[in-house]
Amino acid sequence: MGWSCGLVGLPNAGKSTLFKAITAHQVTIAGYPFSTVDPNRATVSPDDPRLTSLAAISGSEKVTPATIEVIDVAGLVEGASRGEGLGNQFLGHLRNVDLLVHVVAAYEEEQLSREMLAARSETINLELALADLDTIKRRREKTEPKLKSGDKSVAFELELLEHMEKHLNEGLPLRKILFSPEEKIFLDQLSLLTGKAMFYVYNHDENFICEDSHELFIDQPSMVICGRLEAELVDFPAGEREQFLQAFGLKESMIPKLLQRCFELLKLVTFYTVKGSEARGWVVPRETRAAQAAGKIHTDMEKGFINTEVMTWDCLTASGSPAAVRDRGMSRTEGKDYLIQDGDVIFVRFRS
Ligand SMILES: Nc1nc2c(ncn2[C@@H]2O[C@H](COP(=O)(O)OP(=O)(O)O)[C@@H](O)[C@H]2O)c(=O)[nH]1
Ligand SMILES: [Mg+2]
Repeated sequence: MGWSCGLVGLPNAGKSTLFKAITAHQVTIAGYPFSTVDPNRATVSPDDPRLTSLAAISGSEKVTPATIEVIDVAGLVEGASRGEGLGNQFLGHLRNVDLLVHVVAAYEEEQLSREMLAARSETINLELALADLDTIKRRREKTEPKLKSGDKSVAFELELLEHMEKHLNEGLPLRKILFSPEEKIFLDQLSLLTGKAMFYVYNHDENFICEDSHELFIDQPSMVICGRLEAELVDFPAGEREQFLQAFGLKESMIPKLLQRCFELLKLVTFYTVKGSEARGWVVPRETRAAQAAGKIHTDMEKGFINTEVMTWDCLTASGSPAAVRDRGMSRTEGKDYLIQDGDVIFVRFRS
């Protein structure tokens, strides 16, 4: 299964600019609403220095990094939940994504304040909440007539719908509720928007941005970036990028960090396989067991799973080879229920 994030934000927030920066794809960037009618989609691989060093020590010719899909839907406007500004269509594109990246325009402001940025993200958050309330209402209308049947699952569902409705009416997104595993199974069918993880990107101007502003908001998953500068950066040859950034007092592009943060928010871990001439990164949810992880590589590996040898990527790169890791006593054998940890390199043993 692939992972995806959708860019949301008001028209002219800088979504298409950020999309270009992330994907290095040329897309329409224009200062009027709805220039992005159909969503732009691209699959990108976050830079993974761990994979690069694993490939180097194993002499891999082929390096296959983990990927995430990025989707740029057109700007949501006030009233989108009622179908304004092609609203329903845009919201539809967002229902299938795993993470929302909320782009907020701040490029006309010299100083950023928390209050100002919160106010600017309100319209979108409200539209997403209204869309969820609408989904919940429809579901209730379908479920309520079944209550007479005495079916316990109907009562369970109605109670949950009511609880969520109350929460949304208090102005809180559903991602703030801790749901039980049973509730989560039911919720997956509804594709509620405010239940998705949200990462805020505050789009500042290159003339105002400073290194300190990256860390402005520590209690909210967010990042201050300069979208226009990041998008221009991809047009420079790799060797000239650093110099270009330095001219604005910046050390590095924020895009790799942004993708890294998205992976963290999605609670994903990356594990690695090194086989023959290929070094590969794989992305799975935290709490994935070894046998399931093996099944991602090949279904036969899950079916015939015996056990897996595990070593950490840093130990392997420091030691130089799997044999050297074994000699140092730093390799372990784990069974099917072992929980895969971020940075594990696994060598699966299976019956074929
Ligand atoms: N000054 C400045 N303008 C920006 C920045 N990011 C976006 N813009 C402008 O905002 C307008 C809309 O950008 P776009 O990415 O198409 O917005 P979208 O509607 O959210 O996709 C364009 O004219 C951009 O030049 C920025 O960092 N600084
Ligand atoms: Mg756009």
